[in-house]
Amino acid sequence: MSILVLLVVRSIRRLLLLSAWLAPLAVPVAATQHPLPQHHATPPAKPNILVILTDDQDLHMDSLSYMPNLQKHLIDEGLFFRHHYCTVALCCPSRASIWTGKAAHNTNITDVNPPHGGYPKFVSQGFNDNYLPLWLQDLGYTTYYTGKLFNAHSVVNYNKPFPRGWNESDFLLDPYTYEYLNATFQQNTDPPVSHEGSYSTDVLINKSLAFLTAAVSQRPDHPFFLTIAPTAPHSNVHIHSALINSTFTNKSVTQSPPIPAARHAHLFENITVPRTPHFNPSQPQRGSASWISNLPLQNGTNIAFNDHFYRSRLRALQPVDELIDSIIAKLEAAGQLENTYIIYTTDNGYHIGQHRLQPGKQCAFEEDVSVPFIVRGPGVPRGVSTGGGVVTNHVDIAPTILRLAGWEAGAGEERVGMVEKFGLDGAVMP
Ligand SMILES: [Ca+2]
Repeated sequence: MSILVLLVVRSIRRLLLLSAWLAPLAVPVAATQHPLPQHHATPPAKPNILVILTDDQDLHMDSLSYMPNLQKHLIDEGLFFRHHYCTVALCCPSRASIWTGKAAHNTNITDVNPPHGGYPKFVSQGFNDNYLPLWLQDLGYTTYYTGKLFNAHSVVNYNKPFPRGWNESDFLLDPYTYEYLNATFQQNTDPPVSHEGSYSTDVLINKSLAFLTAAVSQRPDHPFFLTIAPTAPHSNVHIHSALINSTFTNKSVTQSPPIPAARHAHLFENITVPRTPHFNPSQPQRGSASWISNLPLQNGTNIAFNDHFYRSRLRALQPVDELIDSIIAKLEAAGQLENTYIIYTTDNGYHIGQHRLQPGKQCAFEEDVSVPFIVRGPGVPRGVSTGGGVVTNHVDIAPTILRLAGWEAGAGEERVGMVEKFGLDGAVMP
């Protein structure tokens, strides 16, 4: 299908489905043309928006199948976008696209570290003064963030400047972001705190649930926007501290499979990477680029290690799955579950053995660019998956959240619209 046809199909699908999903938010045209004074009227309560953003989670190796709470609370109770794509299959460019609504060629953030990427590049491009959390604050939202914001957001530059747009924040900082047993967090404007010896994802969960408690306590006056961004299931990475400010190379880091929490270390002993047709093919795919077609067939030792790597990822995701259950319980107890959109996604996909590749990302293969995206909340169909006619992208997330948050054109802005006002490359998801 050509891009043009795809876009036309996508637009038609949007028109058809938009009214269904966003029906509770729609404003009748007649009511806006001749407004009457309604000083005593209570405006409709805005919904809360909660985003869970994992790191490097695959869609095509069935990681979601090993998350029963995600299945029960999000997939069975929400809408599963089966054809959702990241802009670039790499952490920082992808996250920049999520929070700005712009594709990488318009953020010019194309790498994970300076000079072409990382938190310093996000700041120097001006986005710290112009991105989603600031827009949401303008719409009356109290905003919270826990976990990894951007690569190269570090113990050195965390306050140069502080990330804007968050009423409360508790960031994972480099060079410890990916050390499951040696994380450093940095709350609001406080100095960084080392949590060496504690399990990083559990520390993050406690911080996330504390923010959620604070957030729901502010209802009904203030809706909240909360993002929880765990490291899982990213590999465990030791960044050599002496190299943090130097030019990034493979020698700067030591990578190993993610480390599970002790309570999950025994799980999935007999589980292996799904042996799909692309897994370690006996013949390279016809027409492959030379660097792919020249990859050697993986031997048994290699495959066994990669299966271990895969199991380690599934184990590392278990605290995230537990977190989903805790979030649902807390929202329900606060009477906010039916007034909260919960979005579950990741920055980029992942491959292990497909096309003979070693564990990694950064490719344009479906395994790397097609990622999980699930949403539940007011007006969202329950237990529904989209078909092939609905193709969405990370640059669609910001406009979709703006719409859910009730953004409307102000006086004189009607001709401009949301896309032009915020410089968005995406559109509201159907
Ligand atoms: Ca990532």
